[in-house]
Amino acid sequence: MRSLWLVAGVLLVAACSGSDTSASETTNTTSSPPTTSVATTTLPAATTTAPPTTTSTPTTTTTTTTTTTTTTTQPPPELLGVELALHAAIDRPLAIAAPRGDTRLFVAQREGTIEIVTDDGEIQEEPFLDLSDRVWANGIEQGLLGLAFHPEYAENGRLFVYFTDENNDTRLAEYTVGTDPAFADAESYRELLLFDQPTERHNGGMLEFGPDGFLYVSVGDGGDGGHNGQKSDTLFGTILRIDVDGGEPYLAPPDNPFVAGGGAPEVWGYGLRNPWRFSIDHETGLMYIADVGQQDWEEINVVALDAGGANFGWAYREGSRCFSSPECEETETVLPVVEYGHQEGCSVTGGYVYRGSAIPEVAGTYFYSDWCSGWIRSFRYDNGTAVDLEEWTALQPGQVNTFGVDGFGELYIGTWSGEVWKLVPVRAES
Ligand SMILES: [Ca+2]
Repeated sequence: MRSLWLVAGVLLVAACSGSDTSASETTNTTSSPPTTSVATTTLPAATTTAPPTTTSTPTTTTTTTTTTTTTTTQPPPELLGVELALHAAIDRPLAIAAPRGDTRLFVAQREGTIEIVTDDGEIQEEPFLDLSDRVWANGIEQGLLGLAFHPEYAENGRLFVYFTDENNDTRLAEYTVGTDPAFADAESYRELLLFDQPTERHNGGMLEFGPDGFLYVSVGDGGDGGHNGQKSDTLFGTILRIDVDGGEPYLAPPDNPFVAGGGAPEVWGYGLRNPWRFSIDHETGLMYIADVGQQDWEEINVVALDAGGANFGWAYREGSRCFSSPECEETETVLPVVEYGHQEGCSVTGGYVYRGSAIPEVAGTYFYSDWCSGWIRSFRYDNGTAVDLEEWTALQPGQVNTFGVDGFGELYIGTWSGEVWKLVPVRAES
């Protein structure tokens, strides 16, 4: 099966050559956003965006006799490749999420609104939630940065946001849905954390619930010159793990690594510079952390959720290399499973392990990008090692702010220039 879609990928590349833009040509951190045409002209004609499962769910025929049940599953038509279908045009999407099983896609827009996109790509006229009077989005790493729905959102209507406020500080807050499920209750603001940020850089911003029901929050070192990285007793340079179902405003779970000492009780892992995007693969219990580098190296770390307390190395190390300290060699740190130098990009944008149903051929594959170069790469994590490393040269989304998944595990990509792309299969006629 694998060789099948590799060949298919080549076919797609061939179809697109000529208008393909070399990813490595663009490495400027302050480069202006690419125009929409970069993505649209380099792609095969976008398919019509279908509801999450219509093109892909294997058809199942069940035959029942008096003594046995026989199930015949028909495989989907041959996969020729994957492509990006334009799902919606939304200015500066920074977070893409949905409650589990919900057919709507929720897109957090940098200036502070959360837009609802229906499964046929229609954008709800009024935003689900408008936080623009609370959100400050001046610096390039500021704005409405994170969005997560409570695992029991269908029952309790609780959602969480992470944003920059008018003082250049960041806040983690909760809202609840209103009586109309199309809108959150704007008055329901409940603050969980306020970070007095030292600078407007490295403010993290990713939110995701783990299979343990706890909320994980990436914070970043605050751009303080790296001094916070190795401090497990500050919330900067960390990923937090908190219980939003207990305490006021939250609890540190009793099995957090530093509850008994050695660090702040909320901290799950530290030694991070700017973990702008991380994701949790619920099927394996692994967290994939893409940590943005300073000078030369971008990195992705993969760690089991039950391996709390890990030191990811910053600022002793940048990627796997010693960076700033003679103590580097003596300090035990988690090393990245994938890293790349700044000749190939400038700022890693972490994605997700694909667990949707439309493209079972790529199940278990982790996709990621780089904000400057705009390529899409992938690997599979196999017992401590990244294997099957790929660059999907036919996929040219533009400048990737974020990845996201919908309520059924399908994968989306949000770009600085305002596209929300959906990863879709290209299949032979059945
Ligand atoms: Ca590191």
